[in-house]
Amino acid sequence: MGKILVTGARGQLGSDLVVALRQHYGEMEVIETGRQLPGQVALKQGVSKPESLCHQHRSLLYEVLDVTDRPRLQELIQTHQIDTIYHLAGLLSAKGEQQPNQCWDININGLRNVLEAAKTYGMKVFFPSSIAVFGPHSPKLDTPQITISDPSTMYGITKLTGELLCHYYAYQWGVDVRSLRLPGIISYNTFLGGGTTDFAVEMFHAALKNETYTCFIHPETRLPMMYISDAIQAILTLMQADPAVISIRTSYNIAAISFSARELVTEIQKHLPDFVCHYKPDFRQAIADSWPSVIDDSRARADWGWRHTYHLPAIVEEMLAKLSHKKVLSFEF
Ligand code: VAH
Repeated sequence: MGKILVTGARGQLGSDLVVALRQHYGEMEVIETGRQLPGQVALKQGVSKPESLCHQHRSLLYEVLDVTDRPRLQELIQTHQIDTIYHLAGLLSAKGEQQPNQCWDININGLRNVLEAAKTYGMKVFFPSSIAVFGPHSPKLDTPQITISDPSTMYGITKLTGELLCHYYAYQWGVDVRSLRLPGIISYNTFLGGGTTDFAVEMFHAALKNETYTCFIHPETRLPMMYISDAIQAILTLMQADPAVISIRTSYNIAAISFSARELVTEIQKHLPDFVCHYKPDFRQAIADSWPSVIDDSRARADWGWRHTYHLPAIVEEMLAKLSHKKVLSFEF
């Protein structure tokens, strides 16, 4: 059994996925990678005590990698005997609209490097797609697995293109690449990364600091969302499934709950009655408006037994409890 390499390992998904992978496969079996050393990221974002960079253990398990650097990726695969890549590195929707060329370069060329390596070295790959592959003409409610996908953001275009690349490498070259169209993810462990759904995390930080929050999305815009624990469980279940049950090699629709900013505020106020939220939609409203409200994920549930666990009350309860005991800075992207 080879080792696992995670790109974008310090992002919102990666930070929790690495912990789960190490618990499942072993502490020394998972190599984290990122464009900067962890301490450099921490210092840049004002965290007072960056992790120790001198710790021998950490230096064995963390490597600097820009996913657009194909030779560097190949070097790490050979050095660490990698047989599985969880490829999380990429720009999210809001940042991608502000830096569209960088978004295309990292999201597409990074994925192509990973898929080429998977073909060369016979590796298994996880690719996170997104509901952002859907667009203004996609059905808003119960969005089917196969339907019109006309994304209106560079991020969505890179995710749709990425799905087609995954399908091509799977059927043309036999690469075992698997993918999920993730909704907005709610988590407490890391910094935010320039997503349109970041409001659903920022709100908790503001509420716990007794600050009034100004939400950049309209109060009634309902979006598909998922708690980090469900997302991690979905990724692990998909990757451990028998290849014979995987009938979708673009990317599986996957869903948990859908809610509006106003519904989230109301649920938070059950715990923090004084919490106040104002609404001032910005450029991210147009992104949110192009996305579906409710996703049909019946194929994932039928093929490999996907089931979500967390509904909104449990998410709010757990987020407030976890964040009350942890200081995580969000940062301007
Ligand atoms: C974003 N969190 O907001 C991501 C996700 C569906 C949203 O793709 O860009």
